[in-house]
This record gives sequence, structure tokens and C-alpha cells, in this order.
Amino acid sequence: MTAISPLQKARLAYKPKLPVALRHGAAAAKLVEGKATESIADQEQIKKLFQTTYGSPQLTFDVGGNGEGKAVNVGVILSGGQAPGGHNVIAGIFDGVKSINPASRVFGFLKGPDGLVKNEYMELTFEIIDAYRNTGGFDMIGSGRTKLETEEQFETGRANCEKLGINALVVIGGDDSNTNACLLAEYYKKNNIPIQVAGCPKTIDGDLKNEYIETSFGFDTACRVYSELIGNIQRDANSAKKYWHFIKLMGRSASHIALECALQTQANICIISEEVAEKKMTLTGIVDYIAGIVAARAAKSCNFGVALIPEGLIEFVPEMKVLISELNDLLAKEEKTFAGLSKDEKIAFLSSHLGDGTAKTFNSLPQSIQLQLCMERDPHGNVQVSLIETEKLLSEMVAMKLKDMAAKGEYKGKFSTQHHFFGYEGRCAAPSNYDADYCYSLGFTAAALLGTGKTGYMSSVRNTTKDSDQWIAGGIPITMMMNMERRHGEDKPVIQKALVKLDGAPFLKFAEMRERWAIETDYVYPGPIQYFGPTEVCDLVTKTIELEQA
Ligand code: FBP
Repeated sequence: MTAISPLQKARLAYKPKLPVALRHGAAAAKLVEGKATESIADQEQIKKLFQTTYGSPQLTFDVGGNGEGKAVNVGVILSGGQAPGGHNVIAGIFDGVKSINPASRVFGFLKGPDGLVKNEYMELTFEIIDAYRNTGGFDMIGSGRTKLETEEQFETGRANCEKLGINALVVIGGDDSNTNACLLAEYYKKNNIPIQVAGCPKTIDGDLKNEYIETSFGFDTACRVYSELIGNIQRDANSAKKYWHFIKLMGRSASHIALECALQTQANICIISEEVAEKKMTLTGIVDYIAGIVAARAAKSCNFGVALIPEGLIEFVPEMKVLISELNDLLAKEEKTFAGLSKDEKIAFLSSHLGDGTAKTFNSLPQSIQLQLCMERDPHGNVQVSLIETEKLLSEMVAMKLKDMAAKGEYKGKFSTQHHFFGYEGRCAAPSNYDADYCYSLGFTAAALLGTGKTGYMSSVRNTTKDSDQWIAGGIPITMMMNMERRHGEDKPVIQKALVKLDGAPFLKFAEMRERWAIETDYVYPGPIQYFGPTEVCDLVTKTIELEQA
């Protein structure tokens, strides 16, 4: 990095906050062991699969450690999509292990889990770390979506770690990557291989959280970036008064991002996928709901508005879910034949090979969406929902519905639309103070966990809505977050994904307000993230965590 912006320069000097127990170094913290733990469900099956790591106690750090320890040589892996704050996790690990013993070394495996398997790495030095403090992105070492899951990968990884003298790995990733980190921890422990494994909760989607992991890092910053943009669009909509903006927001599965942005901006409409699934709403039902609000606003001469659509919605609409699942099987079975077909042939092939009901749903969709639904799956087998233009699908269907309503005299107004997709805009933003602090603390805590010799833990920093003096650092056994789920036709142990809870405080608040926000123009314009200035604008927490912890 040769040229850097004035803001980045100023941010390099920012000193992230740490929990009290870690302020004098990772080894200055005293380890407090809690009771043995159980997995959240399917205890017998999980116990069988994780014979050596299952049941480990919860850990917390308190002041009063002896202040030093043996050198820890760590390999760091960034896994999956970028999330603001990743560099600070690495900086926290680096400073943490150096505080345990200055002879400790940190290696960054390049381009994600692949780096471990292919032995592509770089040793991280003070100079490198200092250049990336408080910056967004994962470009220091890069990330990737390769799954670490086979014994062969584990063994190659072991050999590569041995060559470098690495005795600990930290996997910075989402639910799938941390599940695999736990499999790796178990494999090494079971086979007496002296490599510890720790995880850190990363994903802008916000769906890796539970009682002990308050949030995944990056969620705060990404939501602030999107909310700023939504606020700007709302102000434009309210100024020009001529467009309905359909905004799709990232979040592959859960709707936490959409919900948080709705709470921050008070947009007119926000669809929550989890509610759609719970109420078994059809695509037509969603369209009717949106069209109803458009018509009600039009009756007040407000032919404008903002609708937030979560990226993962399509997979929560019951008939689409069935269609996608049939498509997954069909595409896996007919991969070769399918690859050789033209666009039109692909559509004809699918509609003739799908079951009657699903073929009907498939045929009712615009061609662009039909093709988007059969694009390649990601390495975890997920449909790449970021490539499906749900916002356009819905706005087109709403336009048709409004035409019908107008013909029946139920709607009088103008419906002109603009479409947006906010995702990549926020994933590499410079971390907010919350994420800068949280990430650095997560990394430092991971270093402290490794210093104690523990394995199979996820770094945890709690009480983050309070002053950092009250933050609690510790480790949560990853097995504790697991249950068995059906994946690719097999029962697999996985960290339970945290979807939006319909009885949770954030959704209830939204549900209480949404009718008013739909009809009134009651917008909030959050503005850009503030890094310098009074604490009430710089040290905010998300509405989600604020309501959850209230
Ligand atoms: P992670 O779960 O790996 O953090 O990624 C989340 C995400 O940003 C989703 O919101 C989005 O659907 C997906 O990544 C996009 O993936 P890609 O970067 O491969 O396009």
C-alpha cells in the first residue's frame, strides 16, 4: 500500500479497546473454567463424533495471570466472505501472542483454507500488521471458500504446520468454517497432534450468534454502510417523490441485515424471510402485501417509497424452497448434460424434468430469474442468492398486481421503480469503532485461549453493549453450539445457524412499528459511520444487539 487516504492514516493510530482482563497482555489474564458443557441438541450423536473435544468447560478470563508463557506460533486463516474488522482480529492475535512471549510468530495462510493445504503463507511482521490496523477488507492475506473437511486436507495441513513450527491455528469464519475448525480440532486432539485450533465468529450476515457469541463481527459496520445508503435514497425519494426503490440487502440466509437496516432507517417496507417461512407466505402473498402498501401510500399522494428485500428471501418462500431443492438434485444429477445446453434449452430441459407443481412455479418466473436459479452452487452447496435479482422479480410482479388493482378501481397512482443491491459495498468498509474494538478483542482473546493450551474453542467477547470495562472475554466450546442437520442427503454436525427470531426483541420492535413506517414517511437518515467525535455518534451499537441485550 503506497497511497493511503487521510482517514486511513488517522485510523491506523486508533487504539482499540480491550476487556479489562486482557489489558496487560494475554498471559496476564487468569483462566477461569466453568462447568462441563453439552451441545444445544443431539447430544449423543455430537458426543460420539467429537470424543475428545465434547463437553469441554466454558472459559472466561479474569485479571491475575502470571504474565508470560511459552511462545505460540499461530497460523491464521480467513474463511468465506469478507467482513469489516478481519484485519483487527489478526492484529489482536498478533499482539496477543507477542504479549505472551515475544518469540511467538504469526503466519497468515493465503487465500483462505487453501493456503493451509497448499502451504501458501506469509509470515506477519510488526510492519505488515501496523499497515493494516483498523482497515477494512481481507487483503492482508486474502480469503477463500474452500471447505476444510477431509482427513487428507487435515494431514496436509498438519505437515505444513510442522514445517513452519506452527502449533496453533485460528480459523476466522462463519458457521460452516467454524464447524470445520471444530472437526480439525477434534482430529488433531484425537490423534495427539500438537496443533490447537480456535475459531473467531465472522460474517456480515449476523447469523453466527447465540447466548455466548453476541454477534458476528462485520455485521455492525456493514449494516451502518447499508443504512447510510438507504437513508440517502430515502431522502432522494422524499425529495423527488417519484420513485419506489426496491433494495435487496445481503444476507444469504437470515434477514438480520434487512431487519437491522429497517430499524435504523424506518423504511416503508421490509420483508423478513423468517416470517415469510413461518406464515407460509407465497410469492403472490408477498406481492399483494407490497402492492397494498404502494396503493395506500398512493392514496395519500405518496407515489414513492423504499422496500427492503433480504437476499435470502427466495429460499424461504415455501414454493420456491421446494423448487430450489428439486433443482439442486436435478442439476447435481444432470450436471454434464445441463452444462452443454443453450439458455433456452436449459429452461426447456428443466421445465420438462421438474415435477408438475414445481414446473408450474418455475414456468411462472421471468426467464432471467429461471436462469439465475440454475447458476452454479457455492462449495458448501448453497444457491448463490446474491446473484438472484429478487428485487426486480418482486417489483415486476407488484407492477402487474397494481395494474389489476387499477383496472378494478382499487388503485390510482404512478409506480416507477429503481433497483439496488447493497452487499459488496459494505463488506470491506473500514470497521466502525464497535467492530474495530470487538475484532481486536476477539483476536486477543483467541491468543489468550491458545496461550492456555486449549483447543476447539471459539473466541468470545460479551457484554459489548456496555463500557469495555465490563466486557467479558473467554472461550466457548464449539461443540456446544452444534446440532445435527441434513446436508447433501447426510446427517452432519453443524453449528446451528441463528435466524431472525420472531419472538425476539428486534423483530417485535419492527412488527410494532411497521404499519406506521409503511404509510407515514417517517424516515431516519443515519448518515455515514463516524470514527472521530463524541461517543454518542462514534460508539454506537446495532439496534439488534441493543434490543437483544436490553
Ligand atoms: P460469509 O457467510 O462467508 O461471511 O459470507 C456472507 C456473504 O456476504 C453473503 O451475505 C452473500 O450471500 C455471500 O457472502 C456472497 O458470496 P460471494 O462473496 O462468494 O459472492
